[in-house]
Amino acid sequence: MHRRFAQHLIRRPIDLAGFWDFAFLGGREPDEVQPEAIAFDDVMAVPGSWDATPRYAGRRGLAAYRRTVSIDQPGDARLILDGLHHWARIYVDGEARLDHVGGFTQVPVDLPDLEIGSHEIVVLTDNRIDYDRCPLHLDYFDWYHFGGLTRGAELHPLGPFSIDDLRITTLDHATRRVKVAIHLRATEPTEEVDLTLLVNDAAQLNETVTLDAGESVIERELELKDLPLWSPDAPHLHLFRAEVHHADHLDDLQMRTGLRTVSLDGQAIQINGEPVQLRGFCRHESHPQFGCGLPDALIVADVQQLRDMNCNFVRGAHYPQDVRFLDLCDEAGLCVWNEAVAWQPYVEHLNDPKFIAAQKQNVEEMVAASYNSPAVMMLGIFNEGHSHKDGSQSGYETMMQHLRDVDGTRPITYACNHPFDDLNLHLCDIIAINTYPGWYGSEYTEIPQRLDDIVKHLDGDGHAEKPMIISEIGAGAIPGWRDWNETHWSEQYQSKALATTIRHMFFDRERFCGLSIWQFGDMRTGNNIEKRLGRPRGFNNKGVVDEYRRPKLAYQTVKELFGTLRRG
Ligand code: ADA
Repeated sequence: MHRRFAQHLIRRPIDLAGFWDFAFLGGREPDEVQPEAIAFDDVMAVPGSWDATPRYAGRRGLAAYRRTVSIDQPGDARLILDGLHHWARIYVDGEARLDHVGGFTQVPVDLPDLEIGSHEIVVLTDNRIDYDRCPLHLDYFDWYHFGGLTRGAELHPLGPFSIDDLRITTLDHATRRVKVAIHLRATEPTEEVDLTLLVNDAAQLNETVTLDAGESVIERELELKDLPLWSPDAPHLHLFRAEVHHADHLDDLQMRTGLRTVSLDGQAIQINGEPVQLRGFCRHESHPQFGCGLPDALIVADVQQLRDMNCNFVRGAHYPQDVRFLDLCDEAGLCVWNEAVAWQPYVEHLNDPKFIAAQKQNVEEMVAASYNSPAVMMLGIFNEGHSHKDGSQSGYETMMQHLRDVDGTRPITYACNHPFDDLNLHLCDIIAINTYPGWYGSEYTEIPQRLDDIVKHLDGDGHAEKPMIISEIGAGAIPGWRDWNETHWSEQYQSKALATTIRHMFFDRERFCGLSIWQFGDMRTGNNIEKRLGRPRGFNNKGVVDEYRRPKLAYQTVKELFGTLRRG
C-alpha cells in the first residue's frame, strides 16, 4: 500500500492501485457469477468507493473489479487487498480463492505456484446489507456503508521462503529493550538460511537458522541504547528490517515503528511513564466523492487539520484505521484509538457465534495491520453496544479477551453510552463514555452537571482508580447556518457546546485524561429511513468541518482551547 516508508528493499511487490475494469452486477448473487462471463463495461479507481461516483451513487449490489498483472518470478505469491467493502470474493485466473467478510482491513490471498506471465484478478465486492453474509455492516448504523476496493492492492512475489510479518514490542522504554518477532513462511523445510536484522540500516543480529515448512516465528530481544523514543511531542521513528537469504533466494520486510510504552497509573494514561492528556476527535473515513476509499491527498489534509486544531488524539470511529492514516499519525504524534467495526451491537448479536467469529477476524486483521504503529495506544470494540443489558456479558468477555490475546500490548476499552447501568465496564483498562448533554434533549448549559454526575457515579461504582475519557460528546451544526437565536443546529450553538465541554473537562476538573469530540467531519449517515430523517441532509452534522472539510465556527473555538491546553 502507499506507505511513508519502503516495506521492501529486496522484494519487488507490484502496486495495483490505479484504474481497474469495472462492472456493476446489481442484484446478482455471487454464486450465479462466472468471472469469465462478466461484461466489464466501465472503469473504477482503486482506492475508491464505486457507490460514491455519480453513475452508481446510492446503488446497492454486487460490483466486479478486474485487472491483469504480469510477474517475472515464478513461485508462491500473495495478493494483498486493503479495504474490501464489505463482502468480497476474490478470483485469480478464473479460480475463486477467498471469500471475505467485513471492510476496513488488509486481506491477504495466498497464491501458490504462480507461473511467470500474465494473471487475471477479479474481485467481486458486495455493498448490500445482509446479516447472514456479512454481520459487520448493518442497516441501522450511523454511517453510510460504501462499497468497493477502498484502500489499495498489491501483488507480492514470495518465492520458496519469505518474511510475512515483523512485530516490534517495546518492553522497557528506559533501556530501549525491545522484542522482535519475525514471522516467516517456507514452502518446505529449509536449512542454512541466513537471517539478518537491521535497525536504521545497522545490523543488530546475524544468524543461520532452519525454517520449518509452513509458518514459523523467531523471537529475539535487543537493547537499542540511545535510540530516541516516540511520544506525541517527540514522535521519533525507526526502521526495522529483516532479511533472509539461502542459495539464490532473498527476501526482506521493513517496518517502521517508535519505541514507546503505554501504561496506566491510577487515573492517568502514561506514555513512557509520563502522563498524557488526550485532546482530539472521533473521525470517520468518509467523503461525498470518495466514500470510504480516501485518496492519499485527503488523508494528508485531514491530518493537517487535526494538527492545526492542536489535537494529539483521534479515535478511529468505528472501525480499523487505514495504515496510510496511521503512518501520518505516527509522524504527527497523533495518538490513535483503533477499534473493530461495530455500532451498537444488540444482545442477539453478542450471542451469535457467526457475529463473534466475524468480530474476532476483524480484530485480528486490525492488529496485524497496525501492530507496529506507535500512535495506536489503545484498542476498542463494540461502540455503544448493549452492554447494559443482561446477556451482553459473554460477548464482551470473549471479545475483550480476544483483544488481549491478539495484541496484549495496549490498554483496551469500549465506548459505553450507558454509564449509569453498564454491566461490563470492569473489563476495561480505560473507562470511555459517550454522552450527549447539550444535544439530545438538553441545552449546552447542562453539560457540566451531566459530566459531574457521570464521574460521581462511576467513581462510586469501583472505577475511581481508572483513567476516564469522554469518547464522544458534541453537537450538530448545519454548515453555514448562523442564527440570531444561536440555537441547536447553528454553528454558534455547536461552538458554545464544545467550548463548555472542553472548559469543564480540562479547566474546571482534573478527572478526565482524554476527550475525542464527536466529530471531526460531517459524513453521510446510514441507509435506513429513520437515520436519514433524523439527520438533516442525510448527513451526521456534528463535524467541526463539513464533509468537504470546510471549517465551521467551532473549528477555531476548539483550536484555541486545545492550544491553551497544549501550552499547559
Ligand atoms: C453515537 C455513535 C456515533 C454517532 C453519534 C451521534 O454516539 O457512537 O457513531 O451516531 O452517536 O451523532 O449521535
